[in-house]
Amino acid sequence: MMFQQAIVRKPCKALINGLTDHPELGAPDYEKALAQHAEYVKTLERLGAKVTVLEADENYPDSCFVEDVAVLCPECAVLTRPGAPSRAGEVEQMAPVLEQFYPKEKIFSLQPPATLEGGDVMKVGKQFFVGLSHRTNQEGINQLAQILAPYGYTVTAVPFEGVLHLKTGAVYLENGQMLMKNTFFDMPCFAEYKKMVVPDQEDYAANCVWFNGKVIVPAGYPTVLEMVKKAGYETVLCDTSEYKKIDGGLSCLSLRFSPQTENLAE
Ligand code: CIR
Repeated sequence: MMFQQAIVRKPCKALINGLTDHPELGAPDYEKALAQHAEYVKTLERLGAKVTVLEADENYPDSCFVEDVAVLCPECAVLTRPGAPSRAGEVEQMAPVLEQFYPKEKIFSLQPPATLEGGDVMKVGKQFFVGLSHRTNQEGINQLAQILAPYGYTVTAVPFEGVLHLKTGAVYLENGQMLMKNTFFDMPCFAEYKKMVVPDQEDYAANCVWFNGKVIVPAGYPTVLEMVKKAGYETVLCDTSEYKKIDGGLSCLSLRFSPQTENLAE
C-alpha cells in the first residue's frame, strides 16, 4: 500500500484557542506552529505524497487537524460529524476539497445523531478499528460500518478511556505491528498483532505515522524512536511540540490516502 496524496490545512492564528485537555502545557506559539507545519508538509512530500495545502481558516481554531473531518479509503470518502461542537463547521470546508479526488456519488456524509472524528479511526487493511470516545458515538460507528460494508470493509468498535482519540493511544504501523500506550495492550481486539508499548513519559509518541514504508516519529521521544528503529523501520523525525499543547499529534495534521485512479477528477 502506498499513499499518493495528503491533505493538510495551515494552522490559523486562532490556534491558540484550540480545544485542549492539557491547559497546563500553555498555548501554542503560532509562528513556531506555522514553521513546524511547513516541515511536516515537506516530510510528507519527501515520502512521496502530493500534498494539497489548504489555507488557514480563522473561523475554526482546530481546523489544521484535518484528519478528524473525513475518513478516506481508495474506493470512497466519508465526511464525519465531529463530536466537538466548535469543530462541526470544518466539515463543510472539506467537502469541496474531496470532490477533487472522489466523484460526488462516492462521497458520503454521516447523519445526526452520529458523531465521529477521524482521530478515532484506525485502518488495518480491510478492517477499521473505531474508538468509542467522547467524540465518537456508537451511531457514528454504525453509520460508518454501513457505508463501508459494500466496499468489503468491516468496522470494529473499540471502547477506551484516558486519551482524546483512539489513535492518540494506539496506531498501526503496517506489517502486523502496532504501537500503543500500555492501557491499550490488553484489548482483545488487538490480540493478534505485534505490539510495541511506549513508556508512560513518552506516551505522546504513541501517535506515530506509517507513511510509504517509513515511520514518522515526533521529535523529542528517544525511547520510542529507538523502539521503532529496532522493529526494523526507517524513521523520520517531525517536531509537533506546538500541536501537542492542544492535544494534536502527528496523524491529526493530515488526511493520507490514495483514491482509486478511476475516481480522480479529469
Ligand atoms: C481537538 O481537541 O479537537 C483538537 N484540539 C485536537 C485534535 C486532534 N486530532 C486528532 O488526534 N486526530
